[in-house]
Amino acid sequence: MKLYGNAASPFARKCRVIAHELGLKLEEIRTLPMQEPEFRRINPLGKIPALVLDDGSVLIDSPVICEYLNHAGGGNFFPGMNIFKQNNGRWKALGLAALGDGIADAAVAYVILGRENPVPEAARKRQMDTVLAALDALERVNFAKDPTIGEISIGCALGYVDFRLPDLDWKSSRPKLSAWYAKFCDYPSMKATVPSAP
Ligand SMILES: N[C@@H](CCC(=O)N[C@@H](CS)C(=O)NCC(=O)O)C(=O)O
Repeated sequence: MKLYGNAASPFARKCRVIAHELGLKLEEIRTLPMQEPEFRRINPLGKIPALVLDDGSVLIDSPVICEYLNHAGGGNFFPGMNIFKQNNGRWKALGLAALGDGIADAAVAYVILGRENPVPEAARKRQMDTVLAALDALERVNFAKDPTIGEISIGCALGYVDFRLPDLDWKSSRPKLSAWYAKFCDYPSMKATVPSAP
């Protein structure tokens, strides 16, 4: 399997964390989507990550790719349904995953808008407001002991915030979230995928 991504992308990192956890071998293809128009032949949306399976079929969008990798590796990061008990943790996991992806979306947009000239301040502020409101919401969350796709998505989003926005002091006013995140960063899969220049 080939994963098109790069070392800075929080979305590609989720896939790399799951592959690492499940011992799946990924051939990683470093991709800079904004500078590589030909990448649209693999993902017409022009976004990383994209996963190319051994039979040549392509999966796009990190939630889809993560669920595929979880399935392929026999993982338990996507809690299932149970006919006797409706909520087996699935909706909490998927809800948290959506929140994590939303933080990453807004943080990525904030960083990209900051490269424009002139910087569109109002649009950029809206992205930052999203990041901060979502971090406030996370301070009230009780995270699962055994990580799900929710915890992985949040961990990768926070990693991106720390990598690209090191001056944003989100930790001092959110002690519960920052303590959880510090522990989560100890997973070998998180250590092996710390973001770096793309
Ligand atoms: N919903 C997508 C978001 C992926 C995404 O936004 N990736 C960024 C890099 S971190 C990208 O490829 N941006 C290029 C572009 O938007 O043109 C996912 O979860 O895979």
